[in-house]
Amino acid sequence: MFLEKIRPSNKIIIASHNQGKVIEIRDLLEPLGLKLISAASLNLPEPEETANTFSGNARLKAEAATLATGFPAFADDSGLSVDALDGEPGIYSARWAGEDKDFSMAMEKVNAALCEVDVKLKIEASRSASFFCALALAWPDNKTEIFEGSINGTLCWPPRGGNGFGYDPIFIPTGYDKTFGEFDQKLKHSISHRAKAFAKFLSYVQNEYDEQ
Ligand code: ITT
Repeated sequence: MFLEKIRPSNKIIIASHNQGKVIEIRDLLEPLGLKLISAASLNLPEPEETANTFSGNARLKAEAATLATGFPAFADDSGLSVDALDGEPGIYSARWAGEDKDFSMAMEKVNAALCEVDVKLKIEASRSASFFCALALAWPDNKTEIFEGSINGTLCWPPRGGNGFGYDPIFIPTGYDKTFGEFDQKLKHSISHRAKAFAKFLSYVQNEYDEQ
């Protein structure tokens, strides 16, 4: 079905206005030989993220881009959930950075919130956290597919490394001693929450190639 549906134009809209994500999604989708068009390059408006789950918001963004263009669209809703903060910032990860998308400030907010928990508990709270990613592929005929992935890790302070985007400089994935901000991006793309969601998407597509 994927190949049949994608073939007429081979075009997919990347329904994201986050440049860091668009770069990662391009890297991951490139091997499929699709024509990738970013929502920003088409001046598509950023829909309000009114759902209360990652998959709900991914669906909403992908469907808005499909409705506006008539092409299939791919959206990513993702974020950092910190265990000692009851999962915050979670679906509000982008919003913690404010209108200026200032992630140095957002990382400081996360650290300050953890320090407050330390004071309240009178011991150092757990720094465990996870990144979560929901990918939505919306088709013009209204069907939307969802693929999800996550990765566990711990948060460090101060931030380390200038690679990646968002909260990468404070996130150390389990089993490693470097932050995602210090990671070679190819390595990040092979183990991240987004990579895991992508692997599910690719196996869905691969079934179609195998059946040809
Ligand atoms: P779009 O909705 O336009 O795609 P956005 O940045 O608003 O862009 P989200 O609502 O999904 O996207 O917010 C996700 C935030 O979570 C994002 O801005 C990052 O700060 C953070 N995040 C998600 N994946 C990340 C990753 O791989 N590394 C670091 N931070 C990540």
